[in-house]
This record gives sequence, C-alpha cells and structure tokens, in this order.
Amino acid sequence: MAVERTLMLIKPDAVKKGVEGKIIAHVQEKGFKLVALKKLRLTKEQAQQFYYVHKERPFFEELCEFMSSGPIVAMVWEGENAIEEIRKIMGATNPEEAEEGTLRKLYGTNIGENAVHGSDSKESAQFEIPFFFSRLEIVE
Ligand code: IDP
Repeated sequence: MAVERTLMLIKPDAVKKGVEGKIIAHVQEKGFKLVALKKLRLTKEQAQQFYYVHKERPFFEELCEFMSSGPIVAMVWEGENAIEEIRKIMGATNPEEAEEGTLRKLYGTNIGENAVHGSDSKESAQFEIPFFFSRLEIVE
C-alpha cells in the first residue's frame, strides 16, 4: 500500500469545543504522522473556493457560512493509505450515524457541524493540500 498525504480540517464547532488537541492525539495514536499544521479563519469567499465541488448542493450556503464562522485547524497527515484510513477514523458525515469511537461520533454536533473534514480522494487531496499549505510548510 502506498504512503499518502491527506488534508484534514478541524471545523469551527470542534475548535469552539476546545477539542483540537484530542483530535490531533487521536489521529497520531492511529499511527499517522503530522507533517503540517496551522490555525486560521477562512473568509466566506475562501470557504466557497475550498468547497466549490459542492456549489450545486442545497447545503452549500449553510456550509460556507459555518466554515467561515470561526477559526479552524488545517493539517496534513501522512501514512499508509492515509486518505481512506483517515476517512474511516472520521466516521460518517452525520455524527448520529457515525460508528462509536469515530471522531464525528465523539466530537460532531450535527450533519453540518460535524467536527472534521478529510480529503475523500487522491484528486481532492491534490487540490486541498496546496489550498492551505505551501511546499515550505510541509515537513518532509
Ligand atoms: P463528507 O464531509 O463526509 O465528505 P459531504 O457529503 O462531502 O460529506 O459534505 C461536505 C460537508 O457538507 C459535510 O462534512 C457537512 O459539513 C456538510 N453537509 C453535508 N450534508 C449536509 C446537510 O444535509 N446539511 C448541512 N450540511 C451538510
């Protein structure tokens, strides 16, 4: 299996709850390596650019409002099959449907405010990582 990099965000709801450290520790304990990290606040326009693939979906406006409503934490994680594995660690989109022990079950609020984002494919990781980080900000 290939070593991959994936982008993960800790969304504003989880930052407000103060669980950034717990989320980072959880992913580290699963064996992944943190190679980039920053805290920032997106403007609504930046959130729209980041989520442009969802622009036709009914929740797009709500999602971009939420994602720009407060600070987030952006991270790049590295490891074997990282894209798919980190999606498993996150759990289902709706925290009510997420498996016990997943990040969304543990820390999510509802289907929109669901604590974390993770790239869902190699193509999305290739767009999402450089959206937040320059090459110099990713530690080899
Ligand atoms: P994912 O984050 O699990 O990949 P997507 O369906 O790609 O889920 O949706 C992207 C994000 O949009 C979700 O993480 C969630 O924050 C938000 N979202 C998805 N479905 C809804 C909804 O029905 N209402 C409000 N927000 C939603």
